[in-house]
Amino acid sequence: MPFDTIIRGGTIATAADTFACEIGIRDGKIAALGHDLGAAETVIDATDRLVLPGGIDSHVHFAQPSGDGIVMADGFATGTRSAAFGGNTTVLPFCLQEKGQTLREALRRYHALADGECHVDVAFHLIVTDPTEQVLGQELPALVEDGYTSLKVFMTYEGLALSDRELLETMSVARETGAVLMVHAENFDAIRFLTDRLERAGNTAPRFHATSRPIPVEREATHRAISLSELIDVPIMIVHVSNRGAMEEIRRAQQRGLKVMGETCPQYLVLTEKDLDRLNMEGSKYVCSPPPRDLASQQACWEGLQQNVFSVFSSDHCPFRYDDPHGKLAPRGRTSFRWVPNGIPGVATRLPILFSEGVVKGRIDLNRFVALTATNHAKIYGLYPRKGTIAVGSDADIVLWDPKRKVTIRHDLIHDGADYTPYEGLDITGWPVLTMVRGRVVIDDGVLVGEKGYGTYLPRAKPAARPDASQR
Ligand code: DUC
Ligand code: ZN
Ligand code: ZN
Repeated sequence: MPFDTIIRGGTIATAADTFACEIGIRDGKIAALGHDLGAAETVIDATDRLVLPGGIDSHVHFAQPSGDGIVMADGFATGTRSAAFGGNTTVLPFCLQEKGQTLREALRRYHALADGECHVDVAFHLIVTDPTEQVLGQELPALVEDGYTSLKVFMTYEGLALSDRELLETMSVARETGAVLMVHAENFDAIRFLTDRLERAGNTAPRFHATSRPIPVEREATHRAISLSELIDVPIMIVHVSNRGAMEEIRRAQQRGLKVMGETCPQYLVLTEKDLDRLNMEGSKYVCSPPPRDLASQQACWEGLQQNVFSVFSSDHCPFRYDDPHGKLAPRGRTSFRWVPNGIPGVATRLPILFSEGVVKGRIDLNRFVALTATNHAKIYGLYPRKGTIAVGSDADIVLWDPKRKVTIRHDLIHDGADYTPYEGLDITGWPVLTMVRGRVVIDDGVLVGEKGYGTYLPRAKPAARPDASQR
C-alpha cells in the first residue's frame, strides 16, 4: 500500500486556501495531496467534514509550581488529554524558573514530569524570574541553541516580576540569541497599591480582583514593554491582551514598524467582569489576569483578531480546581481575592469557541481561524513547516471538524483535571470530531483512542519570520 492512511472526501483549509482533495499519510507525515490517491490500510471518510491543521496552543500552564499550598489541576497527562479532545495536536506550556534555581534545573524537573505522559506533542517556553549574570550570560544563550527558543517575562507578581532594568537585560539576550520574548504586561506597583486600598475598605470578594487591575494597569505596562523593546530593537509578544487600550498600543507600535506581536484568549471574547460577581466564592472560578472586562473590550479584542493586530489566539489554560483547598477555595483565598489562584482552564474549549463565535458568526473566515489557532503559532515559535499546516512533508497533525454539530459546553466534555469549566452552558456550533497526531488517531468522536506517552517533546528552531501585517 502506498499510504498508511488516506483522508478522503473532506474540505481542507489552511491559513491560505480552502480546497477539496485527499490526504495521503505515510510514516506520520503528509506524503501526498491529490485526487484518487488509491488504497491505504486505513481510509477515513471525511464527507461533510472540514479537515484542518491540528490546533497549536502556544500558551498553556501544566504542573507549574504555584506556591502557598496551591496545586495546578493539570499535569501533562490530563492537560494534553484535554488538549487533544479540543482538537489540539501540539501545546507549548511554560517551564518556570523558581528564584535561586537555574534554568537547567527547572527544565530537568519539567522534562521529567512530561516524559511518557503526553497525548499530543509539546515544546516548552522558559519563564525567566531570576535573570542573574550566569542565567543571562551563559545558560539562556545555550538553551536557545538547544531548541528552547522562546521565553516569558512578568511585569507583575511577587517572585516573578522583573524590574525595568532586568527586562532590558533579558530583552538584550533575546535579541542576541534570536529568541522570542513573551511579556505579561501589568503594572505591579499599581496592582499592589489598589489591592491594599481595596482590602483596607473591606472589599475582598473575588469580584474585586478585576477592580484591582483595571485597564490602565495593563495599558501602561503594555506601553512600557513596547518602549523598552524599542530601545533594544527586539521582537516581543504581548500575551493575553484583554482590552482596547492595550490592543491600540500594539497597533500603534506595529504602524510605527516595531516588531510587536499580540495574543488574545477566549476569556476576553466571551466572559466579562460580571462573571466574577457571582454568589459567595463562585466568582473565583473566573479569576485570571488580566481579568475579563466588558462588552466594549470584547469588541476590541475581536477587532484585534480581525485586523491582524493579534497574530495568535491561545487559551492561557491555567487550571485550578474550584472545590478544593489547594485550588480556588484555598482557605486564604476566602479572606481576600489577593490570594485566589490566578488562572482558568480552557485548552479544550479554545478552538470551539473561536470557531463558533468567529467563523460561524461571520466575524473571521476559516483561513484566518487556521492562522490564529495553528499556523501563526508554528511560525512564531519555530515549529513551521513541520507543524501548523497541511502540506506535503509536514507532520500529519490533522483535525476533522463537524462544522454543524451543536454542543452545549459541559465540564464532562473537557477531560482535564479541573472540576469546572468557566464556559459551562455556552452553546457552540462546530466541534472537533477526530484528532490525529503524526498520523495516529488520538481522539475519535469523543473517545480517547490514543495512548499516554505517544506525544513527544519538540525542540524548536528560531522563528523563521515574524508574521506581520502582510500575513493573515
Ligand atoms: N498569567 C498567565 O499567563 N497565565 C495565568 C496567570 C497569569 O498571570
Ligand atoms: Zn501571564
Ligand atoms: Zn498564562
